[in-house]
Formats: sequence, structure tokens, C-alpha cells
Amino acid sequence: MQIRFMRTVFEPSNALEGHMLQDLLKQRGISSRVDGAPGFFAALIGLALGVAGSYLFFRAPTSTTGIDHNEDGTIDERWFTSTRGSAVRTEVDRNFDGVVDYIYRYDNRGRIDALEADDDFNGSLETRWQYHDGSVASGEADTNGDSSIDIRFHLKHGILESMGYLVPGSETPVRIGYLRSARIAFAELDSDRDGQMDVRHRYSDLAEIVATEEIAAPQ
Ligand SMILES: [Ca+2]
Ligand SMILES: [Ca+2]
Ligand SMILES: [Ca+2]
Ligand SMILES: [Ca+2]
Repeated sequence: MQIRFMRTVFEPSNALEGHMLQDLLKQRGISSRVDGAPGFFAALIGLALGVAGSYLFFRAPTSTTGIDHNEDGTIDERWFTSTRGSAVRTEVDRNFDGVVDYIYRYDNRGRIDALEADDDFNGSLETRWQYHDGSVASGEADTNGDSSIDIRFHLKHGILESMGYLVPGSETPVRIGYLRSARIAFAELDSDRDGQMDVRHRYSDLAEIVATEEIAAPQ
């Protein structure tokens, strides 16, 4: 029972946190080792320190707090912080089904580094957004679950500029749509699948094709 209790009190979320804890324990004259299984490691520490002491110890350096957005008593957005107090990741359950479907990850300076999303809520995070200088710079999605990327997104200062649909299992786009202020402005297609874009559609503000032109093959 004691071990089970400790597992719920604290589990190092990664090896780095485990090693940081190990250093802290050494400073207190308690020897420990970082095991491959974080839960097992936490249980060992729990037995060494005793339940009450370790509860205070683990609560002090690491905080796990969040927001209950829909006020049903369950936290839907959790903030995970390192023992030094910097942000590590944020997990969000956007559709309130109890399964995390949105994970922000932060670099070692606390800046947002990436965002992983389960946009079809099937339990797998198929979309990944990469941040640069605080804004989303690019994204990729495996929408059909075959482990290869189907769509790539390019952004500038967080604004979507283009999205390319890839030939399955390759990095070759068959269609790239270019956007202006969230509207499709034009799209380039590789209609004969030879790896070269050959047709360009231009769109009205209502996303209707208003012009179609050929793209000359490169010399
Ligand atoms: Ca809730
Ligand atoms: Ca969810
Ligand atoms: Ca998914
Ligand atoms: Ca895929």
C-alpha cells in the first residue's frame, strides 16, 4: 500500500528529473539510484524517506497544477514544472473525455518548443507543430495513421502560409495550397505525379477557382 501511495504522489516524468532528485537526495545523505522505471524509482525513494517526509519533499520542488476548464471537478489542463521551477510541458484534454489530446513542450529555457495534437481524438497524437522564437513555424500531420507524414504546414510568425499534401510514404507534394489571411490564394498541383508541379489554380475570396494556368517545367 505504501508503494502504491508513493506512485500516486510522485513519478519523475523523465530521466532528467530522476537524476535531479537523486542529486537532492545525496545532499541529504540518502543514497539512491535512478532506475529505468520511474514508478519503481519513486517507490524506492518513498521507502527511504517515509511517506510523510517524502510527500513534503516531492511537493516542494515540483508542482503539478492546472485548470478545470469545464468546472466538472477534473483538471483538463495540467502544467508540469521541473524541480527548478521552469515549465516542462502542458497537457490538455480539450474534449473532456479524460484523454490528453494536446501537449505543449518547452525547451530548457522555458520557451515553447513544440505542440503535439490529437485532432481526431482517437488517442494518438498525429499532428506536431514546431515553434521558433515563440511562434509556430512549421507543422506536420500523419492523418491516416500509417506512420508517414501526409501534410506539411509552413508558417511565418505563426501565420499559416502554405500546406502541402504528400504522396504517401514520400516527401513529394502533389498539391501545395498557399494562403493569404486564412484564405486560399492559389494552389499548385502535380497532376501527372512526376514530381514537378504543373498546374496552378488561383482562387477568389470565396475560394472559387478564377484562373488556371500551366506551370512550365524547369529547364
Ligand atoms: Ca474538467
Ligand atoms: Ca481528450
Ligand atoms: Ca489522433
Ligand atoms: Ca500518414
